[in-house]
Amino acid sequence: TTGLPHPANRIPLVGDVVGTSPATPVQDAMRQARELGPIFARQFFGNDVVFVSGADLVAEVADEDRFAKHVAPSLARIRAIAGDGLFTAFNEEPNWQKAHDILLPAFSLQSMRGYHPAMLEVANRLVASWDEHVDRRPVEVADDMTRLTLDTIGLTGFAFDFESFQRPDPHPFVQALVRGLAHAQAKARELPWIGPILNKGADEQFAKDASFLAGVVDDVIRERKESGDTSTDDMLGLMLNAPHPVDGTVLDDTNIRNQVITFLIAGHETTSGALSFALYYLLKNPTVLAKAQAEVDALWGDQENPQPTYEEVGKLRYVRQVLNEALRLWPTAAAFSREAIVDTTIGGHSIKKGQWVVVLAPMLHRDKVWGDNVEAFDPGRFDPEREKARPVHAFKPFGTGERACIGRQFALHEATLLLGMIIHRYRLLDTFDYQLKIKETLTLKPTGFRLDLARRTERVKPLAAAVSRETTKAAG
Ligand code: FDE
Repeated sequence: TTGLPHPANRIPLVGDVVGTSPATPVQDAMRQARELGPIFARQFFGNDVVFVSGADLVAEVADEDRFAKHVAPSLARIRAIAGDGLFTAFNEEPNWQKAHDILLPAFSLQSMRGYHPAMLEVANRLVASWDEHVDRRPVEVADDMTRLTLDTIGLTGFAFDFESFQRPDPHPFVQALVRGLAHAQAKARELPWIGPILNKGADEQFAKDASFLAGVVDDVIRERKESGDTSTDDMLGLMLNAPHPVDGTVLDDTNIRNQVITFLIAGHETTSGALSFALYYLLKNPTVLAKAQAEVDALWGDQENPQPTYEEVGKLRYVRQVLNEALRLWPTAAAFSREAIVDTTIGGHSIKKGQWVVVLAPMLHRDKVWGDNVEAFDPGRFDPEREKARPVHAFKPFGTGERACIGRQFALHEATLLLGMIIHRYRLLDTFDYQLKIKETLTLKPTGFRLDLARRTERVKPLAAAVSRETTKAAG
């Protein structure tokens, strides 16, 4: 990696620490990419980390013959909570392939159809809660999106009800999870030698949190086993009762616990962030909002309480484009890592086998292949013909290759359903003139994002009706 651009002010032995903060790793790296270009290297105590964000360069690291997923230190730390679950498993761990094969059916279209009623039930919980706010007090968007996504993955995956909308504070499970994840991240940037001594108290809290999480999940698993229910309709059912399609073995109990925790983590933070960003951009882009509202009005018109069907969610094409465009500007899982599995090159720079590379998705999504006005929120970028005109590896909010996100369709169905229901029902009022501020944990989220709600009264009239009224008027 010698010869790659790197930040100025490199400190001997320590490396590139000037001008970056543990609170904003992604936004700092974005700033560095803007200064240093589509590929640069950063050093931390003798270790080199390469960052890539050019579309042509990302296409290279997406090549599965030369690169594979890398479990970077920040991800490896999460193994203390999620072990060899799908997200944190090393490529060579047999449990990755095994669990992947067993769980793939849990994310098929057929399964989405099965999850739809539970997703709708939770969406109705959010609507009931937001109705209480109408004309009265603002909603805290990110908090409520997290309530929604947690309840959704709990119910669809494990028939476990977190009942988040009945709680003023996050469920204790979530509090332990959030603390645990924050700790794992802090550990990844811990100073050698002195760090473990300084962080002793936090380490003890982490151990407590990890065993609390394991305990809750073990209870859920035990209850299911004791109930005698051997169906394979949800994720837990598949994990407990579906033998591997080829070798007939089942997942062991520790691995099942790791998968449940993994799905709870992966299934809620990322999706709630995506929903929050989408609402932020809808709030700030009235023309886009009007177009999206026209789409839902065409389906549900003046219905007081439409209950979208599975098929109708598939028809909300523009709403889905809105989500994609929000994920372009702020992919909530903002960085993923790849590791060279052979000696190779990226953009002509030689990369040794074993060297790892961080793909900085928010900057990839601002590459010139996206045009001149990359900061503009324009869901039209995801019109099918414009999509086709773009290089395939230009959009990576769900990672890449065989270790790409298994939950993609799940997240998109859940989020499209909810966005559709919200924009059909409410006017979004920017009373607080919210200025986007992004909080980084494991994922990205708008922080302090509140808005006021009013009920919509005027719906966009279906085209046919409007036309016939015009003709009647003209005739009369
Ligand atoms: C995965 C994922 C990824 C990749 C990472 C790496 O490479 O490292 C990404 C980028 C993602 N993912 C993203 C996302 C976004 C959103 C919204 C989501 N995601 C959602 C979801 C939901 C669910 C349930 C999920 N998700 C899940 C998941 C899993 C399990 C994984 C792992 C896979 C393998 O096998 O490896 C992921 N995800 Fe996601």
